[in-house]
Amino acid sequence: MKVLLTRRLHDFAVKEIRKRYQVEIYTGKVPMPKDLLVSKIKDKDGLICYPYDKIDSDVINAGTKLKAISTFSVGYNHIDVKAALERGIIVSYTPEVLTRATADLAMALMLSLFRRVGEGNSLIHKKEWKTIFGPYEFLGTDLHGKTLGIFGMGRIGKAVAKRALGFEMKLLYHNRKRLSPREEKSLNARYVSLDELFRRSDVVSIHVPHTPKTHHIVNLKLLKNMKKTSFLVNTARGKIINEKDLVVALKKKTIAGAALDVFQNEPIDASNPLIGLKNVLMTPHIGSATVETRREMAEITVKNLMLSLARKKPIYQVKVESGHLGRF
Ligand code: 8YV
Repeated sequence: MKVLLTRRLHDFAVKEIRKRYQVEIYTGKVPMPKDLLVSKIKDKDGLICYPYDKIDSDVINAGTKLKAISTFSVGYNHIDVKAALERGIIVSYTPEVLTRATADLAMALMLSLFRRVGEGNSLIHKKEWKTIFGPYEFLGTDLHGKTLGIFGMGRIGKAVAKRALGFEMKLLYHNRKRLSPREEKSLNARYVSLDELFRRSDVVSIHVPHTPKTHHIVNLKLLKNMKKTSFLVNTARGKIINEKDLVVALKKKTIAGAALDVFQNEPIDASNPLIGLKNVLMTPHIGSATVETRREMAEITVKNLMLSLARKKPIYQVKVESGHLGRF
């Protein structure tokens, strides 16, 4: 059988796939151009892809022999899952292994916003640190006692909640489904509406998948609801936020600031109005980017692919009932 990788994966993982299949790896500029993807998929049985590859119905239908799509990610909004399932193609992904790393980054961003780590860092690099700061200067705020609003209480949301409890924060959450009373109690988290979440939180952290329902759900109306002293953190998907609205809110100081690991378009281009705003802290989509996590993701991506091609159940299969189908 033949397998296509839309970019290189860890050597140990590629070696494993090569033992069983004929492997073709695209090594050009990422993402792989669509026409090339459509032509390369024609004779392939399996595909390993990444969030920047748009695996739409054109790609899926061109892959007449395709039996398995394994994505190196927890998100699968880039895959037309419905089209794949209609063709009997098994779609698999890599949840769980990246929960800790992503939750850690959300906390790192939150701490950095509250304690102005990014500002302090650039001040020194720009050689603008001229005086020793006095009692009222360069102050941040404590995390302790502040209210964290978690939007999306799935695996990553819960991991963030556990970490935030260590910082003695108060927790509110909003989710498609309310947690059981037992889980709410163990996380000490109160369920509220989305409006209330944005209205009452000192910081909102986003952990929902990108679906037609969550597309641009964070808009100016919600942002205007927030306290002027509140922050927004996004380590999920850029398109959950209406980025234009966020820029307005940041410029008008409707909110105090935002920390973003994900964007409407990635990489963001030089003309993106977020660049240069003092009250925004940005990282280049590194939620799962730790040595340990990426290795585990590679291991699972390969296992998922091999199990699917053997017509066995992969470790993590995308199911149609999960309701997280891509936006196509
Ligand atoms: C990417 C992610 O997989 O898992 C996801 O959904 O967005 C990331 O972990 C990673 O950037 C590699 O493409």
